[in-house]
Amino acid sequence: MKGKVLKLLRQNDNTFLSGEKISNELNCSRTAVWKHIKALRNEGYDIIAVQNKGYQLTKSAYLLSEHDIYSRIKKNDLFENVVYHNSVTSTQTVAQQLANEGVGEGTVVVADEQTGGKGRLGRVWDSEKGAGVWMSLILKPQIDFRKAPQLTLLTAVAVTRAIESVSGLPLSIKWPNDLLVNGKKLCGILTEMQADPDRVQSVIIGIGLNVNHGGFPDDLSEIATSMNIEAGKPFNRAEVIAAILNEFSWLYRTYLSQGFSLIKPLWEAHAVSIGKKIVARSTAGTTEGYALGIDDEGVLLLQDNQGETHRIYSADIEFK
Ligand code: BTX
Repeated sequence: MKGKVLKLLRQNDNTFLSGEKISNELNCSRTAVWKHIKALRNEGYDIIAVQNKGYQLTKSAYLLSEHDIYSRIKKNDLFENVVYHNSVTSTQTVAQQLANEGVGEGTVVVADEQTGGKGRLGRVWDSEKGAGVWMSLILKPQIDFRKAPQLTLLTAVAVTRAIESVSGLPLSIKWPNDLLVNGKKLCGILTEMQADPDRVQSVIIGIGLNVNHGGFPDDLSEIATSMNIEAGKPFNRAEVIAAILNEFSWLYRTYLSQGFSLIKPLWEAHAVSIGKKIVARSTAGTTEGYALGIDDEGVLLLQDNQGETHRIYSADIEFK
């Protein structure tokens, strides 16, 4: 059956073939078609999927390579070293190992696929081969470890600005680490740190961005989206990565020289959590109330129903 799907795609080279047409021709369900497409991608076939258009077998335009990423990075950028893998368990683990071995700030680890992508608190990050940007940035900032969460907010600003400039899609930031389009999750950020009692040794920032997905597994389809689904066209992932790294570089340098106060208004301009009734869940417990904003440290200020203001450093939030 997989071979028949491939044959149909080949017969329709350079045009889109709808999932419905394939399922009718081959007398199988559209879910079955999607599974075969995924299997073909795993074998290295470059198939793009666009909502309302269908599938197309393409040449290498949307393949990712270290060289392509590197060639797009601007001179004097922070990131001079790109480490690329076809498949890894998690780019976070690879980046942490490199940082431990003494690799300095400004290295980025990118993978075409993660077989054990990590979310926060032991959750799983779905990282389909060939579809997204799965990357980890190695940083060694000379800052107090309590300030590391500010880097999550800075990253959210960098990715938001980059995606808006590449695609025109309007993104909103849900504190602290979700980037949403039309209320669905486009990108997640995972900040992991190694620190001495007072100083940060390394910060690894993981960025998981859904780019060319045409659909998601059942458990994610209600909550996740991709640039392709929202914009109705695929994107060159190397271009997206370079745009993110370029935005990140100047924001990070601004942050190191002038602190969080210049980043804060950029973050606030895209924040959807502020001014809303929310529930914040963390290992310390659940707090319900009104999100007043973030303070100069990037900490969420939540006023509970008794009028008391809580400082929330880390939590999952839900809108009421
Ligand atoms: P999080 O814990 O905030 O979100 C994880 C939750 O998001 C999952 O439980 C699931 O509900 C949902 N989810 C899983 N995969 C996806 C997806 N592809 N799109 C949308 N929603 C999804 C967010 O954690 C931080 C994710 C960072 C991922 C990057 S990828 C590069 C780096 N390497 C690595 O292993 N992790 C980071």
